[in-house]
Amino acid sequence: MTEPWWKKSVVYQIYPKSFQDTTGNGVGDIQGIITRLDYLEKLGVDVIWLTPVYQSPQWDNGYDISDYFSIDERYGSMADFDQLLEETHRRGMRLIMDLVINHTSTANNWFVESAKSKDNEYRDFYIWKDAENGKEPSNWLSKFGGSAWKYDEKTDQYYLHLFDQTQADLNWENRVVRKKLYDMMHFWADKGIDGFRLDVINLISKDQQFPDDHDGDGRKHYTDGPRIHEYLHEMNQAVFSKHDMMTVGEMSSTTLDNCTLYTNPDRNELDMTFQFHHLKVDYPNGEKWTAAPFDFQALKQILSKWQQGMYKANGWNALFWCNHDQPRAVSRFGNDEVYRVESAKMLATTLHFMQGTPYIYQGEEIGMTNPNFQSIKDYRDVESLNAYESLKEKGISVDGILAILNQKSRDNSRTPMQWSQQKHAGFTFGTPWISVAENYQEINAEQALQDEESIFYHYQNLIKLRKELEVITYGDYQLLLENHPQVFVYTRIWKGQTLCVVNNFYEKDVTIELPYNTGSVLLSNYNDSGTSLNSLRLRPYESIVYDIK
Ligand code: TEU
Repeated sequence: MTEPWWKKSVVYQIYPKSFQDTTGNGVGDIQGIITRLDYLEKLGVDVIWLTPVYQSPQWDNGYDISDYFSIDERYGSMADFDQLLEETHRRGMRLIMDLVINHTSTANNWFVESAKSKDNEYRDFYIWKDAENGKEPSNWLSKFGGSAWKYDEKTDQYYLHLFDQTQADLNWENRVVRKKLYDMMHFWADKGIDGFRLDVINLISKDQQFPDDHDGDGRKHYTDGPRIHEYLHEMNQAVFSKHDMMTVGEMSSTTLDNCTLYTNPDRNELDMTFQFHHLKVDYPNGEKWTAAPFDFQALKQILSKWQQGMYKANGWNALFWCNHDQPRAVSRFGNDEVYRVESAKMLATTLHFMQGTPYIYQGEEIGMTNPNFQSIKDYRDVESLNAYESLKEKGISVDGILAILNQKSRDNSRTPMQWSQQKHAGFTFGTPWISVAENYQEINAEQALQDEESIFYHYQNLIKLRKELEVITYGDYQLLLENHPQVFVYTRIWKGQTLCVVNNFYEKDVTIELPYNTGSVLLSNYNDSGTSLNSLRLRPYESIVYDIK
């Protein structure tokens, strides 16, 4: 049986709003993406993941869709989209769309109708409930702060919104809703797109009792919910199975067991999943809004547990350090000052030699960093602005809150792509919707392309090796030096070939003992790494891949 193409693919995530502006309105657009396709082809990526470009009021930067069938004019027209798809395919790359079907914008016509009256034909497209004892129907909380229920005076009921109050949750129990969504998916699939990234797709099935949560925020009553596998299988049979496409589910607060079920090919649900447990190792007691160092041991254990768990269960991981909701990886897990280049390459190697499909978030390939904004006026993200207000109410100082946002805000990865030393980093000739990071003169794609030692060419190499070495796609994974406090070492073994991936995650030199004598250096972020593995000395953030003889 031929293996699916996405098992050797590398995906590049584009956040269009911050990628390339060609009109001067300060917002990236589709024509801008087209001008940068040669850059992506040079990097060697196989698939582009385009975050939402549908019509949207932009309260959540497009994850609040008001019309699934049209392109938001800020980004261009449907003709522009068709041209992007054609130009992408002409270069031998594929394109997947972001699908937000847990909720719609409250400006979506379905919701506008639904809110008109209790007996409107669209009423049951959303989740409307009466008050309980004069209060919200349950004590569930929105992931963006406050109650997950919004009162509507006109019909004297509440509607559910797990995210912003402008993002009303769809009622997936309603088979008419499901049918309309599948028809919409066919509309995009018939245009020739190559797959979907499904936004918070494991939240669509809710406990229909909507019970209070006496020891949490309600997520246990809708995460990996009662009918989720039934819905995903139905979606697969109705849409995915009818097209040669790749599907990746974003799984909020999920479990390894569920992800093995979501991605086991025999179950015909999804091809792969994003899980986020490795990106919560700097959330002490699960609290995101704190400034805290990351827990290195937890990082190693979680990544290894998922590597081994999915491998054994024939599942498939989406591998990623960053996306549009996360801080920049090199600022979070590496060193964005003296050892920025070495640590960015180390992080890339650590991830790209694992089993799964790697995702590169725009700018990661040139080591873009958090912008270190100095004022709340620089922030745009609804989640961050809500957090600012709630942290102020807790009495935390403005400086203290800014230090937290500098580390955790989603805006950290949403600053404009840094293309050149030109004004606004070549992103726009207008005023950018969000400020460019101040270090764009030193950190930009133009500089990277001229430097053969740049992070860009390290990523280019990693992408090439994934095509050449079967061991990267199929090799068994084993964590070594499990409890070492600063080194992450693992092996991949396949048909007699052993790769040993050695990563120093810190600035301190360290010497380690490995169960091997010698190996040829397949890849390193230093150009003079040794071949003897006895008492191997590692320099700051040194990362070496050995082909063991
Ligand atoms: O993200 C859902 C999600 O899990 C994150 O937003 C996370 O909940 C948040 O950062 C709190 O830590 C998806 C999209 O990627 C995100 O951009 C949207 O805001 C969200 O869903 C709602 O559509």
